[in-house]
Amino acid sequence: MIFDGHVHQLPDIDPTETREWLDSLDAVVDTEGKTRARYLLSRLMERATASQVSFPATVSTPYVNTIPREQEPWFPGDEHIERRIRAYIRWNAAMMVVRANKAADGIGGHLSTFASSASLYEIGFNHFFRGKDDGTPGDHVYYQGHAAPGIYARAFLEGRLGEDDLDHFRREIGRPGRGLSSYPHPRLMPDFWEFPTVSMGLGPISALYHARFNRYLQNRHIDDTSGSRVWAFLGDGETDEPETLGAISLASREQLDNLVFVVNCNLQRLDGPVRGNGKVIQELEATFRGAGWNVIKVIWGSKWDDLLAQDKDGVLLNQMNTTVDGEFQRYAIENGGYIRDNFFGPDERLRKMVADLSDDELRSLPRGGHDYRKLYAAYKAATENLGSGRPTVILCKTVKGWTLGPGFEGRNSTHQIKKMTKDQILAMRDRLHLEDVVPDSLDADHPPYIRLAKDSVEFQYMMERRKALDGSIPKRTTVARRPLDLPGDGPFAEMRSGSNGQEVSTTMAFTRLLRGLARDEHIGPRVVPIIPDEARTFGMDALFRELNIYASQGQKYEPVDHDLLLSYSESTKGQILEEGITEAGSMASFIAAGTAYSTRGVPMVPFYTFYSMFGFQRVGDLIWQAADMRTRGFLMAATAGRTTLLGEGLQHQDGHSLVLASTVPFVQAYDPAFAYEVGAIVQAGMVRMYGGGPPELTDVFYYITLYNENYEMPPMPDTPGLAEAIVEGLYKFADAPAGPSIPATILFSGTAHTAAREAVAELAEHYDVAAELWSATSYKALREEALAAERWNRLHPSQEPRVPRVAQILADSQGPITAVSDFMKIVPEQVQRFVDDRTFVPLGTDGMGRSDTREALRRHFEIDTGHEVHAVLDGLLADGKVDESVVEDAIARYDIDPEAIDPYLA
Ligand SMILES: Cc1ncc(C[n+]2csc(CCOP(=O)(O)OP(=O)(O)O)c2C)c(N)n1
Ligand SMILES: [Mg+2]
Repeated sequence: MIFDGHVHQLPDIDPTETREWLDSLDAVVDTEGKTRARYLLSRLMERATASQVSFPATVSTPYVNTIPREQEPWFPGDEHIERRIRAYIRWNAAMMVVRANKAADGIGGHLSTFASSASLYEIGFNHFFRGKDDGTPGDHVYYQGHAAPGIYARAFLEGRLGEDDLDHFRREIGRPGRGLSSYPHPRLMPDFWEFPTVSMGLGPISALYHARFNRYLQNRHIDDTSGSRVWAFLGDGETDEPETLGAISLASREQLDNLVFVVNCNLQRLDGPVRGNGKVIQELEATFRGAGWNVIKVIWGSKWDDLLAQDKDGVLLNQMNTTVDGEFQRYAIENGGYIRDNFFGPDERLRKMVADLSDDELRSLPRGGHDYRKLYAAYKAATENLGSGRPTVILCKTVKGWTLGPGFEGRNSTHQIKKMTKDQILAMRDRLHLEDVVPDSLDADHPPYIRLAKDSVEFQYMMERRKALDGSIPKRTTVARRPLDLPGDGPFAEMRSGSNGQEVSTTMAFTRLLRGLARDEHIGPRVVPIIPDEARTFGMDALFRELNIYASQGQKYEPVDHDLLLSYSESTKGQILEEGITEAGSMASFIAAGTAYSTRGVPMVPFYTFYSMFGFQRVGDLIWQAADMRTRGFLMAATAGRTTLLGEGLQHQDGHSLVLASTVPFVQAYDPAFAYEVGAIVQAGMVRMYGGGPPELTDVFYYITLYNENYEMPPMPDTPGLAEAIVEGLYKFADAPAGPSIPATILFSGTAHTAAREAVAELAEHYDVAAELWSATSYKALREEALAAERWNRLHPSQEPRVPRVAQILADSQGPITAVSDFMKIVPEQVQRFVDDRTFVPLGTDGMGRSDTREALRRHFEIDTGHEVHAVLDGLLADGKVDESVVEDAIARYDIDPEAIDPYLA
């Protein structure tokens, strides 16, 4: 249906009838007003929908609850007991933060986020969230990071945490595995938290792709995920992050009715209102509805229902619709008189409506997000939405800091307040009606936690509810429900055999390996190739036909290239996650797949292959999150290198992702030169991550560069221990040529081996230098081992010092060391300090890239053969093995311009 002005292009088959309808509308507007006209139109649209007259849905609805009072379901719980439990949890959460900041000033923590969302969680805990104690994976719940105190407080009340645990909130050091982390961090609390959420936006996008990955597992018959719903709790301020909303259309496209977003619309973020001059709930409604979501607004508490029922002429609705969030925030902190004068006051009809209500009653007209029954109705509707194909978002209007008292509620500064005075503590106690359990005489520096006796009604109730829902959560487990066998050696043997004279790239070799693994009888189905619209760039399009692209709807069309061998083949059982142009989404898929060993007990092996420049630099925070979440898998950084990727220029040529990789613990970063190195690293990675072992070893992921330069892949020499040496990070690739007399050592990584090998020949021919060649596959690994040795030595001064492996390995080499790669000099410099008895000359691609040929780029960045010869001689000059004239000779021989501008500045 076309509207918005285009309707005139549609044929009018009965102009008289059209005229009558339009005249009727005009008459209503003239006599009854616009509100009535709007009402009638809404009713017509409702009727049209009921009669299957397709009409585009409007993107926004009036500022009222989506579920009217008369459609609210029966609330099956005991509201009184649940309110009591909620009050205890609210109390303990707040006291935990207060005590933490008393014990350690400035330690932080948040009071007001959870205070606004306590009911949002409690309704879930008591009635909806499924646990894992029945042996199923249960629901996957992403808690809002800043609400962590409330989640701890519930775990305490359930007896899962003790008082000493709460007193170690944000005091993790010295109690390994037992401190309470500031926010949800599986890395720090691996038995408790499952999903890191505190970097705004990453929780929602991860949850969304997680829901999609569950469907992928289901459609591919790998795991029955139908019993698991993904719940993601997020802040309204958080929705400004591109990651939060950027992928929501995927959820509706993929019909993820297993996904529920709950947005805590307290109208505030850290500094102030989210939309002071507008209405964030309306804005979000429009965005989500436009994207095809099922939107449930929970704006008003039950007491408003009576007022709305009296609103015959729509004045209240109009006032609700036109009041901006900045004003609503103000109403949250003002007294009843102010509300009467300003919200209800201007219109006589409105004022009359509340004439019977006292100021106190006016003040306590609650928002929907604090109304348990309204929330229950919304959550129930969301769960019953399964089968509709539409994901659900529940927009809950709350007050930031609710129940904390006047100093907190709705204040712009509330997000940051961490302390309470005794008066404030007592006021909160009274507000929560906890006078019977918390005495007046409390010590404000050490306010008591409320603990429940095991035989108390509340405890029994709470535990019974959790039992009915399969146990307490959050809980992270790693029990393999469907274990994974390691792959056979076949695919790796192929990597070891070399390319037999053919010139190929490491990317092509990897594609072969991936295909081999996907065909492997043991792990084949568990391999998850993930690609963000770059398969053709990497020559991986060959896999489309063979493995098929996952498409929940199958392929409803015959692809344009159907008659080609490499046609674009989509299927419900497709294995490849072709994500389109979203590195953030692809990373979220990588995380979902790489944590399935824990979230579902089904180990999966993701290989996310991407444009190396758009990895760490673009989605570094998601990579950090992956490390937090103990993700396992392989990040394959294709088109790596600042000169190997020719032509593409400054925005594409990656010469620094390995520097960024060095900043993330648990990332195993490699820069292999040959297919057999790629094979050895992946094979070892499979064993390490999926072969069993302690979590500190297994919970890692790999970052492996892949290049697009073709050359012959040598077969793997059968030197004993070579595979281990490749994994360790450095091995001797070739002895120095026999004949020349001056020894030198060249370390190369990746594609830099070509120039390094040529340099060896040139040095031998012209300068009597015998250079041996070493392949440095991982400076990060070498550095980390060396740092550990250095630390051990520092802490054990009386014991035999350990020698870093890199120093041990290079002890077998001779002469000055020149280290070259297609990355910045700082990459090999990672080990320089540990071989400081040797002259060390790093060569690399510092500076921004540019478009040109490989030859020109390598000359520009001073890593080509001539520069390498020159650098080796310079090292020998420093060692006193040659004199200046020799270096000058090389400058002249290789046409090096000493006055050329430094590529770092060019
Ligand atoms: C990426 C990122 N940027 C900034 C922050 C700092 N920060 C923490 S909470 C917060 C405000 C959150 O507001 P909202 O999402 O509305 O949550 P609320 O506490 O109001 O429920 C900010 C800016 C962060 N955690 N992550
Ligand atoms: Mg907020």
